Amino acid sequence: MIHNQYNKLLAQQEELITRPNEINTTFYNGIYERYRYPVLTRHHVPLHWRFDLNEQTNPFFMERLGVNAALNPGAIYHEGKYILVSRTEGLDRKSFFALAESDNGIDQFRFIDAPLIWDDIDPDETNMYDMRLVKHEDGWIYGIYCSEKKDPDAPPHDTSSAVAQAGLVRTRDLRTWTRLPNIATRSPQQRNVVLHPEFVNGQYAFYTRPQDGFISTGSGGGIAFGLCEDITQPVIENETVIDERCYHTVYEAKNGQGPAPIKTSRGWIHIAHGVRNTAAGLRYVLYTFATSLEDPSRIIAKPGGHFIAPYDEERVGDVSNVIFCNGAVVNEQNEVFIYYASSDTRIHVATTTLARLEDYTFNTPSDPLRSLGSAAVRRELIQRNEALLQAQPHSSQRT
Ligand code: M1P
Repeated sequence: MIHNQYNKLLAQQEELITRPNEINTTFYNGIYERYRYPVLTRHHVPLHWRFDLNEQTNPFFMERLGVNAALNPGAIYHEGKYILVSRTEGLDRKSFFALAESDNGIDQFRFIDAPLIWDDIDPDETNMYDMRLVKHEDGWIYGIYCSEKKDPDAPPHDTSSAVAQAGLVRTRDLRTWTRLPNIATRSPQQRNVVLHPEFVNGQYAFYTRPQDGFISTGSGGGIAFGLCEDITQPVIENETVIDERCYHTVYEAKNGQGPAPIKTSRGWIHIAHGVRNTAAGLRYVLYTFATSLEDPSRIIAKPGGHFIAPYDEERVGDVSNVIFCNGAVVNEQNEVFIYYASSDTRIHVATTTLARLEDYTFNTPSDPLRSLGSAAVRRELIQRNEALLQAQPHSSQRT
């Protein structure tokens, strides 16, 4: 018999899942819209993934396999549906991947099927997270994720040191997945590895983030670019850093490519995260840059500052002051849906259009890297605006 509590909780959850989302009107920057509610949270995880429904074996209707967070989703627009592959973290700290889909991309996301699994080719792999989903021109959908294991060289008293590498899977239907070998690079650690959706010089092209340590990037920091001939035995021999960390910027401590770059008429647009240190710990924000259509390893535009930063209650969570994005999609109307997690806890969407994303990336002033330079750029804007306002005698603006 199913426990009598089940239907009550199911009705509550249904209310949450079917609640219409709306634009958050307290926020405006003209670049994208934020939304009032997160699109996917741990409360969206189906009850039968968490509870034993049988009243005989679970008389108190306890949550047997709780979920701590739904975060950092890969995303794909597939057969008219907005699909997220959510990093779903159990109470035991292990993350698993789970699909959630919606018809409109801003609300009604529902987890579907069951947590994803594939051949277990690496018994040392302990945790998996942050998948980037990419529909490649070779016809496969690839998922690249962080495959983490305990550092085999750590002394016995060190139970925290870990090694991160890029795990690789592929699918055609998002249901059946084939595990390919980890992507080999010369770097001792890798996270935030992303496949470019097109062949470059006839090869698979990747954005990587070579790093010395598990947390600190050390000498290896920056978003790098590298090529690989055979994706079934993936080796990236050479990685060239194309977007370096930089003193007194939002990507001073480290950075990483977000989703696969988005193609526009003027260039590939990249959404990346940048990290700086503060007295309260690391602060993660998003920024954008564009690479050339002819050479996706060459940066041709880069706005100064952040694109999306923690806002209001997004600031607080399991790892506070973090915005992280590894999924974005474009639909047939050239509308862009950017899925981001706040504070490693829940998933939101920001919406814009290709035209606005392109305008933002190509026309926002770059970072002058010095305060006096920043002040001069702002003075120039003010002067141009003052001239415009003065030429409009009936304007309600006062200077
Ligand atoms: O906790 C913030 C983020 O930290 C890591 O990102 P990075 O590799 O750039 O340091 C990842 O573990 C990510 O999942 C997490 O959101």
